Amino acid sequence: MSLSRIAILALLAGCALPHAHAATTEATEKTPALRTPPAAPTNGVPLANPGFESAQSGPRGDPVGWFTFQHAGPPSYRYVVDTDRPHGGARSLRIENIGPEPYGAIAQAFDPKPHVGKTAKLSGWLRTRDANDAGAGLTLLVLQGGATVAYNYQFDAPVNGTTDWKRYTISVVIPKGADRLEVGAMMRGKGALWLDDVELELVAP
Ligand SMILES: [Ca+2]
Repeated sequence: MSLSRIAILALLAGCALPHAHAATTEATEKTPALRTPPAAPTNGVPLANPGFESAQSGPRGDPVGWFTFQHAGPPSYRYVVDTDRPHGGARSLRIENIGPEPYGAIAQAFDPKPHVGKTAKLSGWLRTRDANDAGAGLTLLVLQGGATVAYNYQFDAPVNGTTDWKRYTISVVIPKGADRLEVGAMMRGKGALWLDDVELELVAP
């Protein structure tokens, strides 16, 4: 593992979650109430615009249904609805590093309260270009009162280098007291990530 990669992982471990929280708190204030997934034992949860096929933008210029955020500092990631080689349909989402900050991400948020104890299982198709630092991955973040209580950022198997479309799946158990679930993907360091055809399931134990 290179020194720069260690430094980025250390930054993510120490700083990423509070900053991510600050950014998403801001997003919460500007977006409608959290959607509540139906309380069936095991089921897929409909995501908004899961394949980035909408040509419209949301209130902050993000893809409809999603919010974007990055590590504090100068704008370092660009979020583009891209028609070049989507996985499905006519478009995918590209997160592209353009500056010094260590991560840029996209997510959408749900109310997990009826689903405590279940496993949130997130799948999505990713491809990358020159993701040579800490790489890219899907993200699951669970909050309680704004504090992180569980997460899976695909740190155990990040997508590195230049890769073609592949489906990835990560999961996290929703702990008691959780009041916000964020699902999405993150580009860490230099390079570009494409995301398409995202699926979320809440699986009973
Ligand atoms: Ca698509």
